[in-house]
Amino acid sequence: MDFKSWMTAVQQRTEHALERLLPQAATPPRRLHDAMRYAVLGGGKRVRPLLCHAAGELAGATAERLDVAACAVEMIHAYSLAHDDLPCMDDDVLRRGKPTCHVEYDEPTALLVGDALQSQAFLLLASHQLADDPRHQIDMLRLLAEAAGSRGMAGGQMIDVAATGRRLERDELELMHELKTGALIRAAILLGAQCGSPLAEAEAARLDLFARRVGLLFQVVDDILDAEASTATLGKTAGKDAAQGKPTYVSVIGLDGARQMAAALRGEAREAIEAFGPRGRRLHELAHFIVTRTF
Ligand code: GRG
Repeated sequence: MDFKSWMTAVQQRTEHALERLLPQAATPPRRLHDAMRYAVLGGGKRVRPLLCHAAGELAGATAERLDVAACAVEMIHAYSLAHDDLPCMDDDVLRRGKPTCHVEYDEPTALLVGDALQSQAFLLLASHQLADDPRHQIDMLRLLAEAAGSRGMAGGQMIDVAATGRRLERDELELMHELKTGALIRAAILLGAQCGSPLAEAEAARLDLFARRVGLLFQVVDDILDAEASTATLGKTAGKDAAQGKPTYVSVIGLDGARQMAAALRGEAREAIEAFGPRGRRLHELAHFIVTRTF
């Protein structure tokens, strides 16, 4: 199957799985469930689910297990976007081409949407069999908890909030992004692999290196797009980072520097999984997609 068809198939099955694994809108409290579904369904590139499936295929995981892991990660991601868009954070009105959650509903609802999506993600991981050995499944819960928490995404967001209007050194910027964006992307990839047969130690290390490089790569490209692309193309407000005085790769190393960095990270990511041969094909293709994406 060519990459485009594979990508569409995974995006479609992810959409169906999310529909099924989110609380139904008719279940009370209806307003909260409706808003959770609004925040998650019908939008987004589903990059994390794609990475999760690609890594899972490499480890021989079933698509059914991967759907659950991918949805758990996507729910954490959607929660982070709903909270990030709130007036006390980024204060944005447009996300995935539609009004942000607090604009469509209200601030308390958007806050609760994030809280409830985070719980729903862990509920999924705890209530479906994703690994043959239950101890591995506990490891998976721990991995997602670390990726979402204060030493992962929430910690990265804290650095981001505290850094607004201040100049960051390149290594501080790197840590911020490793945590804010990279940790969840890494979790998507490692959880996908953990749904399958255990990888040999050296293989797991290679995949982890790939995951870390791709996490950073995604952010560098995001910064380039924020500086270059239009709001209409992105489906979210463009040029926001500069307007808010946020440190980005473009502000710290310039547009050319950021482009060179993206090319280097992509090379390192590809090299990390070279030894997997054809098993790593989808991951290779996704790294290419992340670099060449326009939204
Ligand atoms: C509120 C705890 C908390 C964390 C927020 C993810 C995040 C942390 C903030 C979002 C702000 C931002 C622009 C981050 C940079 C990269 C990023 C995660 C972009 C959005 O992800 P995409 O492009 O979005 O995968 P879609 O809509 O395609 O799912």
